[in-house]
Amino acid sequence: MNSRRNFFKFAGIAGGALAASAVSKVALAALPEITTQTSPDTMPPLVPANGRPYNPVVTLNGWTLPWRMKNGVKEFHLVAEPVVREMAPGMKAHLWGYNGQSPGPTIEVVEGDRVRIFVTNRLPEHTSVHWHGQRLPNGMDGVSGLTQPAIQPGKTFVYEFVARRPGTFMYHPHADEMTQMAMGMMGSWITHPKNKHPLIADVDRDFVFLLNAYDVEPGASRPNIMTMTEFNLWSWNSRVFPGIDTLNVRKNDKVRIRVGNLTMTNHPIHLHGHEFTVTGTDGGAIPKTARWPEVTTDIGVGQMRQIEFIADEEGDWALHCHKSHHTMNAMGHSVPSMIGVDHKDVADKISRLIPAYMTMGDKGMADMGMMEMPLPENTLPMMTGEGPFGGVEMGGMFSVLKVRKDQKPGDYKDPGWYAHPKGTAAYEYQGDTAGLGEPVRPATATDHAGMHHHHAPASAEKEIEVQVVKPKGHEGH
Ligand SMILES: [Cu+2]
Repeated sequence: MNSRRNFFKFAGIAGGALAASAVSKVALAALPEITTQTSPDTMPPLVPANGRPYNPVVTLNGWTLPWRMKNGVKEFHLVAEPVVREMAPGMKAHLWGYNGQSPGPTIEVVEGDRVRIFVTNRLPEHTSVHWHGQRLPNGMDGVSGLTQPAIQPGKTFVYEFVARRPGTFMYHPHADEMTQMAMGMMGSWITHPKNKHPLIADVDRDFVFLLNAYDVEPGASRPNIMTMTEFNLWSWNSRVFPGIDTLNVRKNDKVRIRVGNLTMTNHPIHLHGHEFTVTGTDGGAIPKTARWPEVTTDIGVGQMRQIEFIADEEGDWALHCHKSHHTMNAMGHSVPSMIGVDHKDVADKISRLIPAYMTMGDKGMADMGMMEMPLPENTLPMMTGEGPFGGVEMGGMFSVLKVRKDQKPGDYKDPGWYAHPKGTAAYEYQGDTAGLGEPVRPATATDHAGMHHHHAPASAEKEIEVQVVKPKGHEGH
């Protein structure tokens, strides 16, 4: 549940002496109450208690910021501050964020709403908030130095504009961006359509999350902000598998997933078992004639993609970034590929010198998933996660879409693992493999029908003679 605290208690816990003394209590008395969130769990959708109604989104491992109505204006209070984020059970990172978490809370409004956002800075350096993708007066765009002075530590700024365009947006600092985004400062923004919109479908489940990346050395808890390309924790809303909550839906639900990318590289996001349509970007809804089916959509840096599909196939379907290094957690660098190398002899010699030494990956890296390697404190295994059939051997940007027909209406708790109907899961062949015949292998480029190739077998493997059979229709040509 949201942990609501008043400012004075809150400042004592998270604000520190600097913020508590620098922010005027008198001035803050008139501000909307500060709501903070300490749990990294996915909070239930925030059903609007005032203002225009809408179907709220679910922020994966996150929450939506409550607001107050003041003379017809929706008022929010964001607090930029240091936070401790559990990235997965067993690993906490010291990040910067908003209102107790990184990312900050999702802001949900309705097209046409006048919005006033108070931003209080409790960071040790100046900041600003840029409202990515919004139509707004230039002076509300949040680019420090260009459209406003930076918000100094201890100060509160006010942003006010009308949410003119419905869609999926984000917010993040536009001041010392390299540091502040690398430290986790970002959040999602949803503007729901005011009326039925021809290009924005009503959906049963509406998820949102941001792609972010950190460089936290194994054993450390603070990201290295100088990192430009070598990030080692690829996260969704500052969580990594197996810490990312599953996306639970009912069979035949219409599902929308909104994803924004605030890392420094692209992420091809891939869904198993279903085709989806990209229905919108941060530029707005896509005309129906311009949509096409996909199972992977690449999300570039600074982009948002909104995908939709009918979840009509029951099961536990993987949803992940298709860059295989983005579904791994932190590992030591400079590890050469050892696949096919018998390094046992070398390892034995090293082990005499360094007892904790272990060989890595001579049969592939799957060993890493099960390895009981002594890990430094506050570190996640590189490949981990237990499924119903064993190790999932994943990390980073990986979760599961759980589609169930027996999920009760309105109840979206994790249903556990999927029970495959008898005869619908891959199984081990129990017969005699000799009866399966020789596996067919392709001919080499120089082979053609009727000619044998003669080369010395490179190994003890049996040489296989390949006969190319020409299709009947080609005879006589
Ligand atoms: Cu990726």
